Amino acid sequence: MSAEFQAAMAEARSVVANVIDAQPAFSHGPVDDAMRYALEGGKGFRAFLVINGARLHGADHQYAGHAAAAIECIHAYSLIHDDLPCMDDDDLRRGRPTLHRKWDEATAVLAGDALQSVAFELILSSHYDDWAKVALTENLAIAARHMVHGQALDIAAEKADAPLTLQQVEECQFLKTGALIRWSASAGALLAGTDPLPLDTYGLALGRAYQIADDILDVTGDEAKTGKRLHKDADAGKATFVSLLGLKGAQDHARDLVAEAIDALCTYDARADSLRAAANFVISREH
Ligand code: GRG
Repeated sequence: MSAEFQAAMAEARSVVANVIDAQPAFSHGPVDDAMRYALEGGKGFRAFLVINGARLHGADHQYAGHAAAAIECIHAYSLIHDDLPCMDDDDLRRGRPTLHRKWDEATAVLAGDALQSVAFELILSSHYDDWAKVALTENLAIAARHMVHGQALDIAAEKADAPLTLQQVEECQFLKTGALIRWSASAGALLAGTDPLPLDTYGLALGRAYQIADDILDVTGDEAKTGKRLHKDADAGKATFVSLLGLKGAQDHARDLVAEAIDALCTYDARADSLRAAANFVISREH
C-alpha cells in the first residue's frame, strides 16, 4: 500500500471520527459507547470511496463527511449483527472482542439498530441539497436491504442440501458485500449532482472483487493481521469463489474485476488515481 493511499485512508477515518464526535446522536443514549466501539478499528474503506468519489467531482472531504460517516454506520451495524450467536457467533472482530462479548447480546442488537437509524439521520440532517439527500437516502435504503437479503441467502445456503452454484454465490455475495461498496463509490457523484454511471460501474466491479478477496483471505490470511477468525467458510462447508474456482481461479477472477473497475474510470484523468489505487488495494490487502 503506497504512503499516499495509506494517508488517504487515514484521512477518511479521521473525517468520519470528526463527524461522529459532533453528532448529538452519540451523546445522549445508553448504547452510545457500544456504537462508538463498533465504529472504531476498521479500515474506513467505504468512507474513503465516498470522499474520493466526491473529490473527483470537486467536493472536498469535509463536504462528503456526513455521507462517509453514514456508510460506516451501516457497515458497523452489519458487522455487529453478523457476529451475533444467531449468525456467525464470533468472538473477535478487528482484533478486539465482538460487541456482544464486550457487552451483551441485547446491547449488540440495539447498538446495530441505532447505528442504522443514525446513518439516515446523518444524511438527512446534512447540508446537502434536498435532491441529493433523497437520492442518497433511497439508494442507501436499497443497498442496506440488499445486504440483509444477501445475508439471509448466505444463512439459508448453510442449511441447504446442495452447495450453491457459482451464479448463486455471485448473487449472494454481491448483495451481502457489493451493495454497500457500490453505494459508497457512486455517492460522491450524487453529492456533486453529476452522472454517477462511471463510478457506479466502478463500484459494481469493486464490490464483487472485495468479497472474492475476502474469500481468499479466509483461506490464505493471517488471523493476527485480519483480527478475526479465519477458515470459517471451509469449516462450514460453504461454497465460495475459492471452493468453486480454486485459489488461482478466484485470484484471477478478482484481478479481472479490478481491471474492469479501473477501466470504468477511463473518462477521468489522474485525479482518479486514488480510486485506481483503491481497486488495486482490494486484491493486495492482508486485512
Ligand atoms: C447481519 C444485516 C447483516 C448483514 C451482514 C457485512 C455482512 C452482512 C457480514 C459480515 C461478514 C462478511 C464476510 C462480510 C463481507 C463484507 C466484508 C468483507 C466485511 C469486512 O469489511 P472490511 O474489510 O472491514 O471493510 P473493516 O473492519 O476494515 O471495516
